[in-house]
Amino acid sequence: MLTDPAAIIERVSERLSALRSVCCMTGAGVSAESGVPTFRGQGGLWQGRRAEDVATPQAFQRDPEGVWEFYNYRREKLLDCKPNAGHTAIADLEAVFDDWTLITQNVDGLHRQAGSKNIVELHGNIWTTRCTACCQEFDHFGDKLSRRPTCDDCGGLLRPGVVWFGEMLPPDALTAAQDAVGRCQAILVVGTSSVVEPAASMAGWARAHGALVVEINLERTPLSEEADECLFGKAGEILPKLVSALRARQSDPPR
Ligand code: BJW
Ligand code: ZN
Repeated sequence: MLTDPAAIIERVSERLSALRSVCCMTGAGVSAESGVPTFRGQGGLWQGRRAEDVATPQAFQRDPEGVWEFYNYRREKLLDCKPNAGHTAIADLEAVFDDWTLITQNVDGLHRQAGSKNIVELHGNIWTTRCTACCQEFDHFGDKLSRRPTCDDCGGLLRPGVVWFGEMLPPDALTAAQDAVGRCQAILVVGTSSVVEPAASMAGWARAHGALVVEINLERTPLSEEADECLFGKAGEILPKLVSALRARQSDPPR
């Protein structure tokens, strides 16, 4: 079994180049190289903070201003962040495969900024809001919001357009993700700790019907054990190499 990263990239590109339907599941690690903090681990957002204090409907009910402070802080920081080489490579992969779906747990919108088109945002988007009274959704990209933003239509309290623990995922997004995972021949799982459900189970669903599972992460995760291939390192370094290897195979098909 090859363990040299360059050799693994070659082997993965060879296996992927024969396929037409491929999915990618991304997590916070993809945006880490853009300066967006991850959730868990060193320097993570949850460090010194209980997720239940900021990322649950109960926390919002208890202290909406405290929760908005957390989200407004993150929105402001995000304005300085740009897509990195990992985001760009993922956008490039869309042109490599006939049927490509990007499923992201990230709420930062950086995949779209990098040029990805077929994106499923499983956990919502931090730039959107939803009225807690009339349920209308609003796009507030780049806007500075108050500590208690309200709906222009009905005056109700707005909440961040993200999915908190204990909440259902947006039904359309969940269905689109399930469909893509159900028909894919391979899934690339990039920069996620693979602990938050239902996203964490999706690679397993793909594997159950025979899809190739490729994990790209700085370190081992609960998925590593069942992945067919693991590439350990930075997404922003590995993915561009994978794209180059795939392009080389496209322009130089085997005789
Ligand atoms: C790099 C790198 C580099 C770094 N290159 N790699 C079944 C069993 C048990 C519990 C449940 C279950 N089903 C549902 C639950 C409950 C819950 C859950 O999963 N809990 C677990 C923690 C146990 N799930 C839910 O509540 C979900 N809803 C749901 O299932 O509804 C139905 C239901 C409800 C209730 C009960 C049962 C069913 C909703 C989940 C919503 C998650 N929301 C958050 C916050 C979003 C808003 C915000 O941003 O504030 O989403 S939590 C947070 O975690 C965020 C992320 O999207 C998510 C995943 O994190 P991610 O992306 O994996 O980041 P990290 O930080 O964990 O990992 C980063 C990784 O990158 C690391 O591995 C690094 O090594 C790596 N890395 N730099 C490559 N450069
Ligand atoms: Zn309203």
